[in-house]
Amino acid sequence: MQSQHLYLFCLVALLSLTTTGQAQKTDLLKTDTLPFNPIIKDKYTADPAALVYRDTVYIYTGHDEAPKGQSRYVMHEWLCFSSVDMIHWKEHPSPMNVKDFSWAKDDAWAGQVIHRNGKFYWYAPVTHATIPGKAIGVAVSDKPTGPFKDAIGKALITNDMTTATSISWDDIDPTVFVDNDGQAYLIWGNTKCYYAKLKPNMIELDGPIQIIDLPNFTEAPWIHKRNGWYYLSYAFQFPEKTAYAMSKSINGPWQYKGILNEIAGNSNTNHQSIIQFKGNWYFIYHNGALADPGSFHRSVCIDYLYYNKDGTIKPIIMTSKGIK
Ligand code: FUB
Repeated sequence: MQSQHLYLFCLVALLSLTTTGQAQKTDLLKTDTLPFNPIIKDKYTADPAALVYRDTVYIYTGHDEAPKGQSRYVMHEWLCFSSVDMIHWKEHPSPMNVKDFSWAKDDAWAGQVIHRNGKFYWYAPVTHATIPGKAIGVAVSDKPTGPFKDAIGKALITNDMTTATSISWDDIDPTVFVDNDGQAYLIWGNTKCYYAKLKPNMIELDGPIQIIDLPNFTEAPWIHKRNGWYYLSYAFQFPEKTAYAMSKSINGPWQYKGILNEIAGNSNTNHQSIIQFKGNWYFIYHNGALADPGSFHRSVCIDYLYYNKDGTIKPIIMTSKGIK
Protein backbone atom coordinates (compact mmCIF):
# COMPACT_ATOMS: atom_id res chain seq x y z
CA MET A 1 0.00 0.00 0.00
CA GLN A 2 2.71 2.35 1.03
CA SER A 3 4.74 1.77 -2.14
CA GLN A 4 1.51 2.27 -4.20
CA HIS A 5 0.96 5.65 -2.49
CA LEU A 6 4.55 6.66 -3.13
CA TYR A 7 4.22 5.70 -6.79
CA LEU A 8 0.97 7.72 -7.14
CA PHE A 9 2.52 10.71 -5.36
CA CYS A 10 5.54 10.65 -7.69
CA LEU A 11 3.30 10.32 -10.76
CA VAL A 12 1.11 13.30 -9.75
CA ALA A 13 4.19 15.38 -8.91
CA LEU A 14 5.78 14.53 -12.26
CA LEU A 15 2.56 15.32 -14.17
CA SER A 16 2.07 18.66 -12.43
CA LEU A 17 5.69 19.59 -13.08
CA THR A 18 5.28 18.75 -16.77
CA THR A 19 2.01 20.70 -17.00
CA THR A 20 3.51 23.72 -15.25
CA GLY A 21 6.51 23.51 -17.56
CA GLN A 22 4.24 23.45 -20.59
CA ALA A 23 2.14 26.35 -19.33
CA GLN A 24 5.25 28.43 -18.76
CA LYS A 25 6.56 27.49 -22.18
CA THR A 26 3.25 28.48 -23.82
CA ASP A 27 3.26 31.84 -22.02
CA LEU A 28 6.82 32.43 -23.12
CA LEU A 29 5.90 31.60 -26.69
CA LYS A 30 3.03 34.07 -26.51
CA THR A 31 4.92 36.98 -25.11
CA ASP A 32 8.38 36.47 -26.49
CA THR A 33 8.02 35.14 -30.00
CA LEU A 34 4.91 36.90 -31.35
CA PRO A 35 5.60 40.35 -32.78
CA PHE A 36 4.30 43.45 -30.97
CA ASN A 37 2.14 44.48 -33.94
CA PRO A 38 -0.79 44.02 -34.20
CA ILE A 39 -1.25 44.97 -30.56
CA ILE A 40 -4.54 43.09 -30.07
CA LYS A 41 -4.30 39.48 -31.16
CA ASP A 42 -7.51 37.85 -29.95
CA LYS A 43 -10.02 39.90 -31.98
CA TYR A 44 -10.09 42.18 -34.99
CA THR A 45 -9.81 45.88 -34.24
CA ALA A 46 -10.08 48.75 -36.74
CA ASP A 47 -10.06 52.54 -36.98
CA PRO A 48 -8.08 53.37 -33.82
CA ALA A 49 -8.79 56.70 -32.17
CA ALA A 50 -6.41 57.43 -29.31
CA LEU A 51 -7.05 59.68 -26.33
CA VAL A 52 -4.41 60.73 -23.81
CA TYR A 53 -6.07 61.35 -20.46
CA ARG A 54 -3.88 61.94 -17.41
CA ASP A 55 -1.23 59.21 -17.40
CA THR A 56 -3.14 56.76 -19.56
CA VAL A 57 -3.71 56.24 -23.27
CA TYR A 58 -7.11 54.96 -24.36
CA ILE A 59 -7.60 53.50 -27.81
CA TYR A 60 -11.17 53.26 -29.09
CA THR A 61 -11.60 50.92 -32.03
CA GLY A 62 -14.24 49.43 -34.24
CA HIS A 63 -14.73 45.66 -34.08
CA ASP A 64 -14.51 43.75 -37.37
CA GLU A 65 -16.83 40.76 -36.98
CA ALA A 66 -17.34 39.58 -40.57
CA PRO A 67 -17.61 35.79 -40.71
CA LYS A 68 -14.50 34.14 -42.10
CA GLY A 69 -14.18 34.65 -45.83
CA GLN A 70 -16.81 37.42 -46.04
CA SER A 71 -15.70 40.65 -47.69
CA ARG A 72 -17.91 43.22 -46.01
CA TYR A 73 -17.88 45.32 -42.90
CA VAL A 74 -19.76 43.69 -40.04
CA MET A 75 -19.37 46.17 -37.20
CA HIS A 76 -21.93 46.52 -34.42
CA GLU A 77 -19.93 47.74 -31.44
CA TRP A 78 -16.87 49.70 -30.46
CA LEU A 79 -14.06 48.51 -28.19
CA CYS A 80 -11.80 50.27 -25.71
CA PHE A 81 -8.25 49.45 -24.62
CA SER A 82 -5.99 51.31 -22.22
CA SER A 83 -2.31 51.41 -21.36
CA VAL A 84 0.01 53.39 -19.14
CA ASP A 85 3.13 52.48 -21.13
CA MET A 86 1.88 51.90 -24.72
CA ILE A 87 3.21 48.34 -24.48
CA HIS A 88 0.76 46.51 -22.22
CA TRP A 89 -2.88 46.91 -23.25
CA LYS A 90 -5.90 46.14 -21.16
CA GLU A 91 -9.32 45.62 -22.72
CA HIS A 92 -12.39 47.18 -21.09
CA PRO A 93 -15.97 46.01 -21.64
CA SER A 94 -17.37 47.35 -24.91
CA PRO A 95 -18.25 50.95 -24.05
CA MET A 96 -20.75 51.50 -26.86
CA ASN A 97 -22.89 49.69 -29.40
CA VAL A 98 -24.85 51.08 -32.36
CA LYS A 99 -27.98 50.16 -30.39
CA ASP A 100 -27.09 52.96 -27.95
CA PHE A 101 -28.22 55.34 -30.71
CA SER A 102 -31.95 54.55 -30.96
CA TRP A 103 -32.13 56.29 -34.36
CA ALA A 104 -29.26 54.26 -35.88
CA LYS A 105 -29.52 51.14 -38.00
CA ASP A 106 -26.02 49.63 -37.81
CA ASP A 107 -22.36 50.09 -38.74
CA ALA A 108 -20.13 51.13 -35.85
CA TRP A 109 -17.56 52.89 -37.99
CA ALA A 110 -14.66 55.18 -37.14
CA GLY A 111 -15.20 57.76 -34.41
CA GLN A 112 -13.20 59.67 -31.82
CA VAL A 113 -13.50 60.33 -28.09
CA ILE A 114 -12.35 63.61 -26.57
CA HIS A 115 -12.30 65.00 -23.04
CA ARG A 116 -14.07 68.32 -22.40
CA ASN A 117 -15.86 70.00 -19.48
CA GLY A 118 -15.09 67.01 -17.23
CA LYS A 119 -16.89 64.65 -19.61
CA PHE A 120 -15.94 62.35 -22.45
CA TYR A 121 -17.65 62.92 -25.80
CA TRP A 122 -17.69 60.29 -28.50
CA TYR A 123 -18.40 61.36 -32.09
CA ALA A 124 -19.41 58.22 -33.94
CA PRO A 125 -20.61 57.48 -37.48
CA VAL A 126 -23.37 54.96 -38.13
CA THR A 127 -25.99 54.24 -40.77
CA HIS A 128 -29.15 56.21 -40.01
CA ALA A 129 -32.33 54.15 -39.70
CA THR A 130 -34.69 56.65 -41.34
CA ILE A 131 -32.65 59.38 -43.07
CA PRO A 132 -30.87 57.70 -45.99
CA GLY A 133 -27.11 57.52 -45.65
CA LYS A 134 -24.53 57.72 -42.92
CA ALA A 135 -24.85 60.03 -39.93
CA ILE A 136 -22.79 61.16 -36.96
CA GLY A 137 -24.01 60.84 -33.39
CA VAL A 138 -22.56 62.13 -30.12
CA ALA A 139 -22.42 60.05 -26.96
CA VAL A 140 -21.25 61.15 -23.53
CA SER A 141 -19.83 59.54 -20.42
CA ASP A 142 -18.31 60.57 -17.10
CA LYS A 143 -15.53 58.03 -17.57
CA PRO A 144 -13.19 57.35 -20.49
CA THR A 145 -14.16 53.68 -20.38
CA GLY A 146 -17.88 54.43 -20.51
CA PRO A 147 -20.58 53.31 -20.66
CA PHE A 148 -21.49 56.06 -23.15
CA LYS A 149 -25.04 57.33 -23.68
CA ASP A 150 -26.55 59.20 -26.62
CA ALA A 151 -26.05 62.89 -25.76
CA ILE A 152 -28.72 64.33 -28.08
CA GLY A 153 -31.26 61.61 -28.89
CA LYS A 154 -30.81 62.25 -32.61
CA ALA A 155 -27.93 62.57 -35.06
CA LEU A 156 -25.71 65.65 -35.01
CA ILE A 157 -24.95 65.30 -38.73
CA THR A 158 -27.17 63.62 -41.32
CA ASN A 159 -26.54 63.04 -45.01
CA ASP A 160 -29.07 65.67 -46.11
CA MET A 161 -26.96 68.36 -44.38
CA THR A 162 -23.99 67.79 -46.71
CA THR A 163 -24.61 68.15 -50.41
CA ALA A 164 -21.12 68.61 -51.87
CA THR A 165 -21.23 65.04 -53.14
CA SER A 166 -24.12 62.75 -54.03
CA ILE A 167 -22.66 59.69 -52.27
CA SER A 168 -24.56 58.59 -49.17
CA TRP A 169 -21.48 57.70 -47.06
CA ASP A 170 -19.76 61.10 -46.94
CA ASP A 171 -20.78 61.73 -43.32
CA ILE A 172 -18.32 59.40 -41.62
CA ASP A 173 -15.02 59.42 -39.75
CA PRO A 174 -15.46 62.39 -37.42
CA THR A 175 -12.47 63.82 -35.60
CA VAL A 176 -12.78 66.60 -33.05
CA PHE A 177 -10.14 69.12 -32.20
CA VAL A 178 -10.32 71.63 -29.32
CA ASP A 179 -7.98 74.55 -29.90
CA ASN A 180 -6.07 76.46 -27.20
CA ASP A 181 -8.73 79.22 -27.21
CA GLY A 182 -11.36 76.62 -26.32
CA GLN A 183 -13.04 76.57 -29.74
CA ALA A 184 -13.92 73.02 -30.79
CA TYR A 185 -14.10 71.86 -34.41
CA LEU A 186 -15.71 68.80 -35.95
CA ILE A 187 -13.96 67.53 -39.09
CA TRP A 188 -15.30 64.55 -41.07
CA GLY A 189 -16.04 63.20 -44.50
CA ASN A 190 -15.55 60.83 -47.38
CA THR A 191 -14.30 62.24 -50.70
CA LYS A 192 -15.14 65.68 -49.29
CA CYS A 193 -13.52 66.87 -46.08
CA TYR A 194 -16.08 68.86 -44.09
CA TYR A 195 -15.55 70.96 -41.00
CA ALA A 196 -17.71 73.04 -38.66
CA LYS A 197 -17.38 74.77 -35.32
CA LEU A 198 -19.00 73.17 -32.29
CA LYS A 199 -20.70 75.12 -29.52
CA PRO A 200 -19.11 74.85 -26.06
CA ASN A 201 -21.80 72.30 -25.13
CA MET A 202 -20.14 70.00 -27.75
CA ILE A 203 -23.49 68.74 -29.04
CA GLU A 204 -24.49 71.51 -31.47
CA LEU A 205 -22.86 73.02 -34.54
CA ASP A 206 -21.90 76.67 -34.23
CA GLY A 207 -21.87 77.90 -37.81
CA PRO A 208 -21.92 76.64 -41.37
CA ILE A 209 -20.42 73.40 -42.66
CA GLN A 210 -17.39 74.27 -44.76
CA ILE A 211 -15.06 72.25 -46.98
CA ILE A 212 -11.31 71.78 -46.69
CA ASP A 213 -9.73 71.24 -50.08
CA LEU A 214 -7.17 68.40 -49.86
CA PRO A 215 -5.62 66.41 -52.72
CA ASN A 216 -7.06 62.89 -53.10
CA PHE A 217 -8.93 63.07 -49.80
CA THR A 218 -10.74 59.79 -49.17
CA GLU A 219 -11.61 59.76 -45.44
CA ALA A 220 -10.16 59.40 -41.92
CA PRO A 221 -9.17 63.00 -41.09
CA TRP A 222 -7.19 63.50 -37.86
CA ILE A 223 -6.02 66.85 -36.50
CA HIS A 224 -3.15 67.39 -34.14
CA LYS A 225 -1.07 70.39 -33.21
CA ARG A 226 2.64 70.81 -32.42
CA ASN A 227 4.80 73.92 -32.03
CA GLY A 228 2.18 76.23 -33.56
CA TRP A 229 1.56 73.98 -36.59
CA TYR A 230 -1.76 72.26 -37.26
CA TYR A 231 -1.45 68.89 -38.95
CA LEU A 232 -4.35 67.34 -40.85
CA SER A 233 -3.60 63.73 -41.74
CA TYR A 234 -6.05 61.70 -43.83
CA ALA A 235 -6.61 58.59 -45.92
CA PHE A 236 -5.41 59.31 -49.46
CA GLN A 237 -6.73 57.62 -52.65
CA PHE A 238 -7.93 54.00 -52.58
CA PRO A 239 -6.46 51.59 -51.59
CA GLU A 240 -5.52 54.10 -48.95
CA LYS A 241 -2.21 55.61 -48.03
CA THR A 242 -2.02 58.26 -45.34
CA ALA A 243 -1.17 61.80 -46.45
CA TYR A 244 -1.01 65.05 -44.51
CA ALA A 245 -1.21 68.81 -44.80
CA MET A 246 0.05 71.56 -42.48
CA SER A 247 -1.27 75.01 -41.64
CA LYS A 248 -0.58 77.84 -39.23
CA SER A 249 -4.35 78.20 -38.71
CA ILE A 250 -7.08 75.65 -38.17
CA ASN A 251 -9.02 77.61 -40.81
CA GLY A 252 -6.24 77.08 -43.38
CA PRO A 253 -4.88 77.53 -45.92
CA TRP A 254 -3.62 73.94 -45.71
CA GLN A 255 -0.38 73.10 -47.45
CA TYR A 256 -0.20 69.54 -48.73
CA LYS A 257 2.97 67.79 -47.47
CA GLY A 258 2.80 64.39 -49.15
CA ILE A 259 2.50 60.75 -48.16
CA LEU A 260 3.03 59.94 -44.51
CA ASN A 261 2.35 56.20 -44.61
CA GLU A 262 2.15 53.66 -47.41
CA ILE A 263 -0.66 51.13 -47.90
CA ALA A 264 -0.81 49.09 -44.70
CA GLY A 265 -0.24 45.37 -45.27
CA ASN A 266 -3.25 43.56 -46.68
CA SER A 267 -5.81 46.28 -45.94
CA ASN A 268 -7.37 48.63 -48.47
CA THR A 269 -8.16 51.13 -45.71
CA ASN A 270 -5.63 52.88 -43.53
CA HIS A 271 -6.98 54.80 -40.54
CA GLN A 272 -4.58 56.68 -38.27
CA SER A 273 -4.44 58.61 -35.05
CA ILE A 274 -1.42 60.59 -33.92
CA ILE A 275 -0.65 61.32 -30.29
CA GLN A 276 2.16 62.44 -28.03
CA PHE A 277 2.57 60.48 -24.81
CA LYS A 278 5.33 60.77 -22.21
CA GLY A 279 7.62 62.55 -24.66
CA ASN A 280 7.23 60.28 -27.69
CA TRP A 281 5.00 60.65 -30.73
CA TYR A 282 3.04 57.65 -31.95
CA PHE A 283 1.32 56.69 -35.19
CA ILE A 284 -1.55 54.33 -34.45
CA TYR A 285 -3.19 52.63 -37.44
CA HIS A 286 -4.59 49.35 -38.65
CA ASN A 287 -3.48 46.69 -41.11
CA GLY A 288 -4.83 43.33 -42.24
CA ALA A 289 -2.02 41.19 -40.93
CA LEU A 290 -3.59 38.94 -38.29
CA ALA A 291 -4.90 35.40 -38.95
CA ASP A 292 -7.73 35.29 -41.54
CA PRO A 293 -6.58 38.73 -42.47
CA GLY A 294 -7.67 41.33 -44.99
CA SER A 295 -9.58 44.54 -45.46
CA PHE A 296 -12.53 43.36 -43.35
CA HIS A 297 -10.50 41.73 -40.58
CA ARG A 298 -8.24 44.55 -39.52
CA SER A 299 -5.91 44.97 -36.55
CA VAL A 300 -4.50 47.95 -34.71
CA CYS A 301 -0.74 48.58 -34.79
CA ILE A 302 1.54 51.22 -33.26
CA ASP A 303 4.80 52.63 -34.58
CA TYR A 304 6.84 55.70 -33.73
CA LEU A 305 6.34 59.03 -35.50
CA TYR A 306 9.26 61.44 -35.91
CA TYR A 307 9.48 65.06 -37.08
CA ASN A 308 12.05 66.82 -39.22
CA LYS A 309 13.61 70.05 -37.96
CA ASP A 310 11.24 72.14 -40.12
CA GLY A 311 8.19 70.52 -38.50
CA THR A 312 7.34 68.19 -41.38
CA ILE A 313 6.85 64.53 -40.46
CA LYS A 314 9.24 61.77 -41.49
CA PRO A 315 7.55 58.94 -43.44
CA ILE A 316 6.24 56.30 -41.04
CA ILE A 317 8.11 53.02 -40.96
CA MET A 318 5.56 50.28 -40.32
CA THR A 319 7.06 47.40 -38.38
CA SER A 320 5.92 44.14 -36.84
CA LYS A 321 8.44 44.74 -34.04
CA GLY A 322 6.51 47.91 -33.10
CA ILE A 323 7.63 50.13 -30.22
CA LYS A 324 9.91 49.32 -27.32
O1 FUB B 1 -14.30 50.80 -40.61
C1 FUB B 1 -15.21 51.30 -41.57
C2 FUB B 1 -14.57 52.37 -42.41
O2 FUB B 1 -13.40 51.87 -43.04
C3 FUB B 1 -14.07 53.58 -41.65
O3 FUB B 1 -15.07 54.48 -41.29
C4 FUB B 1 -13.06 54.11 -42.60
O4 FUB B 1 -12.17 55.04 -42.06
C5 FUB B 1 -12.38 52.86 -43.07
O5 FUB B 1 -11.36 52.48 -42.19
